[in-house]
Parts: sequence; structure tokens; C-alpha cells
Amino acid sequence: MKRTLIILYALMAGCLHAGEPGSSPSSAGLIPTGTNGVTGTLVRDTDTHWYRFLAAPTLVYTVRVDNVTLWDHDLALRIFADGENVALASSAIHPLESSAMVWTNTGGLRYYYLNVSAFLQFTTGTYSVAVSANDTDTDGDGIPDAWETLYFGGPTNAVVTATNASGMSTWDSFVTGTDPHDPDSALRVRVDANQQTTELRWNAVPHAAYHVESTTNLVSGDGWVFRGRFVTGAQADEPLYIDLTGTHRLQYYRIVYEVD
Ligand SMILES: [Ca+2]
Repeated sequence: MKRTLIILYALMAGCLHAGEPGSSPSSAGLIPTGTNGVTGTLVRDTDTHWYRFLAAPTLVYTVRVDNVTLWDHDLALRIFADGENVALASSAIHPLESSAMVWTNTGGLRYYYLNVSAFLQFTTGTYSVAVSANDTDTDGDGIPDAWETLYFGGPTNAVVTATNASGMSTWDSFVTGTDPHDPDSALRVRVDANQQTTELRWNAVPHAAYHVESTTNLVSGDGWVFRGRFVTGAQADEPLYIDLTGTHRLQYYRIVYEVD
């Protein structure tokens, strides 16, 4: 007899809960897109600098290094998500003064981490690094024109609270990197519960992190217990969560999409 009740929420997590596993160094400095970026100095060739930037789904980002005064000329510029190298700009910058990488976010809205480090021994000196994207937001609803135009035909057409064919709101589709018009793209869970185990699988996008949470009291709206964090790679593997403890009691689950 199936006695486990399952529900799904597609939520945006504003931040990681304290004590949970983070995706990258907490000391990473923020680089807002469209600015002049930040300047750093590699004092020793073993220095490794971390930055982060918020990337929206489907947008193309350019990460540029300028004003390099490094002695020696080899600098590594990499984008990471959960420890996985998503993109590599250059292991040897030529010409020395400037280098850029162009990268498309195929996942959802989340922070990606940028690593600047020396590639060869003796690389020291200063650099500046900036992140830019076509992220103009004409109507100021938090969704860039490019995404609105891609899915709704114009830069001001999307209604963030509207429920679309996917069954999700426009905003949730944007955040989770899914297609608002495609039910098969939406963040949705499949459940196989029996006497022994409860198995949850859900649709995922590349380079995303999801939390599984559960509670036995849906009425109170609190008491959600963190059960696990699951990350996907470049191919958007299908996460699987198996609960061995939920049998024979009423249990609610939710999947939380992690932004930061
Ligand atoms: Ca907008």
C-alpha cells in the first residue's frame, strides 16, 4: 500500500541555508554585469582569485580580461558551477593586454563562479575582469529582454505571474531555465513509492542545483527538512532521490531550485 503522499513545489531559493554544502567559495567577490568589473593582483603565481556573477538563462555572456600587467603572460580564466569547469577562456593570453571568452548559459538563473589564476610559474601582476551580457530589461520586471523576446515575442510581453502551458508561472520558468510553453520542460517530479522506498526523479537543466526537502506537516507551512542537494552537469542528468525512511507515514516532499 502506498502511504506516502508526494507534492512538488518549484521554488526559488534566495540563499543557501547555513551549514549546507555551498557550490563555490563564499569569499567570491560579486561582478555585476555591464560594469567595468574588478581589478585584482596576482602576488604569487599560486594565487587563485574567485568572483561570481548572476547569469540568466539563454543569455550570452562575455567575460573579458583587460589591463593586464602580468609578468609572464599566462593567465587561466575559468567559469565554474559546483566545482565543474563550465568554460575556459584562455590558458595563454595573446595578446597580453586583452582576452575574452563568450559563453551561453544553458541552465537557469544562478550564480556562476569565475576563477582567475596563473597558468604558469612566475605569473604575477594586475588584471581587470568584467562580465557583460545583453541583459537589458526594458520593463523592469527582472526578466531580460532577450528571454522575453525568445519566448513571448517581445521585450515587454511576458507577465511574470501568468501561468503558461508548462503549468508554471513565467517567473518560475525563467528562474528554473525551462520553456514556459512546454509541459515536458517544466520542473516536474515523477514518483515511485512502495513499501520499501520512495523514489523521486525530476526534470533538470544543466549546471543546476536542487534541494529535496520533506515535512510531515503541510498545514503549518514550516518544518521542512533538508534531505539532500543534487547537482547536474553539462548534460542535465536526471537527478534521483531515494528516501528509505519515509515508509508508513505521511510525508510531503518538495524540490527547491537553488539560485545562490
Ligand atoms: Ca523584462
